[in-house]
Amino acid sequence: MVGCKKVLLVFLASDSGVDGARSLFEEQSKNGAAEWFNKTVRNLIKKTQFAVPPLALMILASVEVEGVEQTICDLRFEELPLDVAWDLVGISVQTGQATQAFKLADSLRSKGYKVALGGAHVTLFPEASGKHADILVRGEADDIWKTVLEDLKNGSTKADYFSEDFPDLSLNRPVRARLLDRKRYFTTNVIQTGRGCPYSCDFCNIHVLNGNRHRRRNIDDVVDEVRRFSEHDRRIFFFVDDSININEDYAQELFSRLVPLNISWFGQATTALGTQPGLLETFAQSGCKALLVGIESIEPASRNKHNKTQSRSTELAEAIINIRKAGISLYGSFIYGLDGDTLSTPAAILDFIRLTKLDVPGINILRPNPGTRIFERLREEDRLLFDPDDISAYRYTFGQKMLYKPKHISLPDFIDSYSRLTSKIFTVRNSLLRGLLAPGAKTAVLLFNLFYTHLYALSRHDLKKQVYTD
Ligand code: B12
Ligand code: SF4
Repeated sequence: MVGCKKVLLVFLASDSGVDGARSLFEEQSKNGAAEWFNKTVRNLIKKTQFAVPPLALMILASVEVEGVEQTICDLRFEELPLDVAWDLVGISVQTGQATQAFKLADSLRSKGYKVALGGAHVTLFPEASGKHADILVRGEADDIWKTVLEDLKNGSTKADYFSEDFPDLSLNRPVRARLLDRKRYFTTNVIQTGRGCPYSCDFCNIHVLNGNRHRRRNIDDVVDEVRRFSEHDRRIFFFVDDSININEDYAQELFSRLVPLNISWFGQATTALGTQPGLLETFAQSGCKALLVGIESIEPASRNKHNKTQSRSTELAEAIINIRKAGISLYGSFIYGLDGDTLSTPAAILDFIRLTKLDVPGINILRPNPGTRIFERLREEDRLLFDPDDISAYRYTFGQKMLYKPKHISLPDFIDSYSRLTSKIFTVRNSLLRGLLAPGAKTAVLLFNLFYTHLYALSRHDLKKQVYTD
């Protein structure tokens, strides 16, 4: 198209986690053998296609403005295509990748490209982000992005775009299905049905980014999206909603309507699902194979201290057992080291995992992300182990570096107890057993456990180095 404006939307690779972990220390000391091993595993992880497609960029690339052409570049798989004279390069910035994103933005701007930055980190820290951008897009950009593209076309872009109101999700904004190279991802079927959360756990900032009110899409639009997507890709669907069962009536209606479409899906839910028998049955009938649930802590003192109030720890085990009985595998995400935790917490976590037969346990170390209340509190209590202004410290290291001092446990004792706990949970034998016993998505459960056996070994290795080096 002659005179067409060309826009490139960039998603960055993360240093760790599902994009493949590397040791913080080998990286520094350039230990050849260890770096080779980690690189091999990283490539293997990529090949097993754990990578989740960038839904934010799929949404933005689906915004249509005549005379503007948008392309997605996922740096996890490809180089930046700098042979094209892009009129605008948009970069999605999360806190864990902010340093990397800003470096890329600076380098592109020095080459004469116009750069727009958006995403969670930009919304939380507009001032720091603004130094690296020609255009800053704060907040959910579903509607504002159209204005940016129109302004680009008319040569009248502004430095800052922001809307006081969250987008009305009940309006139909179809996401185009064929935007991604499907060979790269385990699925291209990523869908979000709603945004915002009525709870305010202090280690999370969803209520800051997306508001305290849960906004939902029109059920007809979601059903249509599932139908359209499945024509292009018959693999599993991933509903990225933070809690897919947060509004029971909505979820009940949506997933009842998905039953005839015969899909398989996984998502994220609260354990309350175990006490919602009707919805649980509908989830199973509509093809739900696995769910991630945020258990966070089984210590009542920790749940209270971090404002995790929406379910009581005594009900958790029963709920998990019910969900598994319905044929749905569970990824249970814990955080060890919260303010009510003591050295007896690991034994309680182990007992809980044995009792509930959790399919994939995730034993996280608290990441006090800036913009969360826990970050502010730890800063006030002088418990942060890094300069709070150094955003590179937040990078997602899969718990490879402690970023704060636990309240009741010394740092060496914490790292020791965390290491013992994770080496008991993540072994090749346990991975095989969990894969075998999983009620749904057996292969994914097996692969995740094997992957975690590697990742947690890396985490233990780095944490021990940290405690003896610092
Ligand atoms: C799916 C998901 C993942 C997946 C995959 C991520 C992926 N490839 O996209 C997995 C499981 C791998 C993951 C991992 C992690 N995640 Co995550 N994840 C999510 C989740 C649940 C959904 C993401 C999504 O698709 N949202 C839907 C889109 C539409 O929303 P959005 O990304 O915010 O995009 C909108 C705006 O931000 C903006 N926008 C975004 N990008 C851009 C770019 C431009 C140019 C513009 C103009 C606008 C713009 O417009 C979009 C449309 O409105 C979000 C929570 C959430 N509700 O968003 C957390 C979230 C993004 N994750 C978060 C975190 C902290 C992590 C981890 C660090 C967790 C951890 N401790 O291990 C890791 C880091 C991984 C990494 N790669 O860096 C935080 C990020 C907070 C922050 N300050 O950056 C979030 C917000 C959750 C939270 N509780 O706060 N995550
Ligand atoms: S952790 Fe989950 S329940 Fe708590 S505020 Fe965040 S999204 Fe809501």
